[in-house]
Amino acid sequence: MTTIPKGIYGITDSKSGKDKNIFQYVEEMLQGGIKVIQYREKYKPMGEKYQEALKLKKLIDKYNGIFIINDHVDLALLVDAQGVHLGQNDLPISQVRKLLGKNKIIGISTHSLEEGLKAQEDGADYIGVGPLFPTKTKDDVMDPIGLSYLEEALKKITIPKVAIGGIKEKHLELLKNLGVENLCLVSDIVGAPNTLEKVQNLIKIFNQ
Ligand code: TZP
Ligand code: MG
Repeated sequence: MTTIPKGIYGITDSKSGKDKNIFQYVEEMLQGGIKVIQYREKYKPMGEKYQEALKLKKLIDKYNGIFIINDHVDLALLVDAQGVHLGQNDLPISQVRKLLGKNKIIGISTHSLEEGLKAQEDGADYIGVGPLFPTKTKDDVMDPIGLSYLEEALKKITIPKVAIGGIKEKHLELLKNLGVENLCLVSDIVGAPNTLEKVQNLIKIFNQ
């Protein structure tokens, strides 16, 4: 089984990035110390996603990072990404595993302890836990679930649990104290004026 290292999990997002260049800000995320990058570009044509993902894979390889593709198992295979991130309404983990094999990473978003335990049983390598707080980054996002599922998941689920949704720098202390080891901030990182400084600062806070 392969899985993700502890720390901050990065996700691309053109909405938060505005006029930032995706290759530039992903490189700054990697330079700052982020080890996992998820390619999540909901509104680009598939051909463009393929070209961008191919280039990002080369860049992420240079930093020995882990590249995860949101939604598209075919794209993950074509660019030889390390894994895929699924939603609750995507293809079942068991079937995706048949396509990707045991050495690739399969992550899935979960919103309740029931979903989290099922994901673990189905063979997920990690779960997303959220949205913890209100967020505008995800268009079809559900209401925040708060912290109780996260706290239960930290006790009862053994695979890595990536806290996500509305997380800002100010929440790091609280999440760290709860025992969170993996967390994802999208707009706080991709929307920051200086990505590199932002990531360095977040990692410093999270590690101290
Ligand atoms: N899945 C659940 S919430 C979310 C995703 C992709 C968006 C998180 O973005 P932000 O900007 O950190 O709230
Ligand atoms: Mg999805």
